[in-house]
Amino acid sequence: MKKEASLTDTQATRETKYLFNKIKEIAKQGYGFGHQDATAYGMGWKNKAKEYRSDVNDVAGDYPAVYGFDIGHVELGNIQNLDTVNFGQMKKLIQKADNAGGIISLSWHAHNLISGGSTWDTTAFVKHIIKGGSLHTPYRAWLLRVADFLNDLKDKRGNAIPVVFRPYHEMNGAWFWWGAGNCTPEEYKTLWRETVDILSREFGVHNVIYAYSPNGLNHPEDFLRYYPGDDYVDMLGLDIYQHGTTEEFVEQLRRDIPLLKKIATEKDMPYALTEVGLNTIPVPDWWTQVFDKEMANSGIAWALFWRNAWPDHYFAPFTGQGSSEDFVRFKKLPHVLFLKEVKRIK
Ligand code: BMA
Repeated sequence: MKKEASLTDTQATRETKYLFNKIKEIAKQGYGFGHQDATAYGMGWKNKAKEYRSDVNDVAGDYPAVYGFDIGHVELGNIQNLDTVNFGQMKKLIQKADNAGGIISLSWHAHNLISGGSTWDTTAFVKHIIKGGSLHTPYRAWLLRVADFLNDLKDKRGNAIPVVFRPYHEMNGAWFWWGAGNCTPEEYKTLWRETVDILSREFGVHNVIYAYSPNGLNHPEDFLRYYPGDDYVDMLGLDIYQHGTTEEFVEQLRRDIPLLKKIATEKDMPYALTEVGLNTIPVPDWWTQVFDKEMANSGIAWALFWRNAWPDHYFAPFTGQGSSEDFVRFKKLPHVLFLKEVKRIK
């Protein structure tokens, strides 16, 4: 079991410990609204130097509490991520969100080096990059680039900005190269532990809270099948999208969230819906009548909605979108926390 504010990284900075406590405190007061790439772009706009914007702020008058960004392609030394967000700009948006009292959650849709394919290329790769594998040395070069990115996140006073990092997510699904069937659970655990050790002990990264986040479960045992151990994880999560009917989604939440809560409570760790959403939100009152009804007393620290990418791929409302009015009602619920509310939580 985790001791109070003791993190995976025993050298974690003061700000990182503070963030960890703040996350626990948020969960006591409600849950934060999070949005992937919230300030990088939205429906029909892209961030420009002088324009700070977010679709949900346009709709409801406040910014998200939690800011998801993805560092996929940083490992390649590219200047922009897989979704064309420039890394320099991402750092600035992270600084801005942190300075305003928001929380940063980073995912990593890393490339598949062995095939030259994308994160969705499932050619066996994990066994080659763990210690003893023929690609362990190039993997370390990747991690150095990840470490450089994390170490370069600095606030106004020059302190490292603490972030939640959830590498190798949705590992119980088969769609990523680190996913089920594409490596063994033991290989996965080894990759996780080595990654954390190299980042923290060798590459001087001390501003990270490590989150383990499987995809919605088919079997309860799936949650811990790939779990690298309490010494390597600080918080838990699940990624659960509504792909089918509302009834199916509700059923899945009612199955999975109590299990997440039980495991997290036993481990004394905070937990979140690390990704969630209903693509294009065609149900006008989905926010208050579906989502919040299930989440209000769930104990999650936040729910991170996925990105507003294209007219047929978005998970948060924008001006004029059909669920906007209900989203405004959702935002006003006392336990649904946006930026101004989490800013006050110490
Ligand atoms: C997926 C989609 C992709 C994107 C990836 C990483 O869910 O949004 O378009 O590249 O996430 O952000």
